[in-house]
Amino acid sequence: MTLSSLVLAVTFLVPYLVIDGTEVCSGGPGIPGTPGTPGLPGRDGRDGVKGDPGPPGPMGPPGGMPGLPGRDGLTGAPGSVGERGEKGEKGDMGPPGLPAYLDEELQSVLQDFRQHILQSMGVLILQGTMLQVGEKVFSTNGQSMNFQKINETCAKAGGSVATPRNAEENSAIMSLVQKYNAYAYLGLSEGKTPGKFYYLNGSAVEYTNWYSGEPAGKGREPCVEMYKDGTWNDRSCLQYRLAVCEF
Ligand code: MMA
Ligand code: CA
Repeated sequence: MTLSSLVLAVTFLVPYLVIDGTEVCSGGPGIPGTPGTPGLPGRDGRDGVKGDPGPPGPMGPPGGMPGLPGRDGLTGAPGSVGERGEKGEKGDMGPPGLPAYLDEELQSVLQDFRQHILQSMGVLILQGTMLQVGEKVFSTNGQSMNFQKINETCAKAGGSVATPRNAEENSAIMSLVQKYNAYAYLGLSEGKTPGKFYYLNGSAVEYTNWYSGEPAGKGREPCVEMYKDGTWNDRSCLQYRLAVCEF
């Protein structure tokens, strides 16, 4: 409290005096004065925060224009596969490619083929199932059957009835005859002229290995069998003989 405010309090507000250290009341409190007239309204306050959106209004009266069409729905599941169309026309020739010998990928595929073929042939040769003579391979299933059946069996396997074109091929077939202890029919047949034999493709025989005195069937023995020594005999086609094919 400053000195001047203390003097004011003593002079006008505090209704007692201090005499010899004792407070002495100088009179009762006065009646409060009447309230003053209200002041002028204050200035507007700052804007409040934005209120929440109000509830939706009531539905308008009927009779408005229909709205625009809605958006497209989700894509449906795919349909079932249709029928196969007709074959198209042959396309244009493709671009020129590398020569095969320069195509490294092709060469590597061919090497793999070669390796696998040689592996399989090795197994068959080792098993004695297959005999290779030059370009030709002879094989038998070890079964005996008539000539027609042998012809069918070899054709089904992609080959034909074993036909020796030279002494080496003849020996290979002979080794199978000996191994299975059964005569084999050869891929030869008699023509209209008795004693004249042909390959199954119709060309005349070149190499022969007839047994002494054969062929002696005179048209009644149109097939040819191989004996165990490798010699040939003309014979009926209805015997059961070892099926040896060549490939
Ligand atoms: C004999 C001989 C052959 C003939 C057969 C038929 C054993 O050999 O005449 O030429 O094919 O008989 O069985
Ligand atoms: Ca004969």
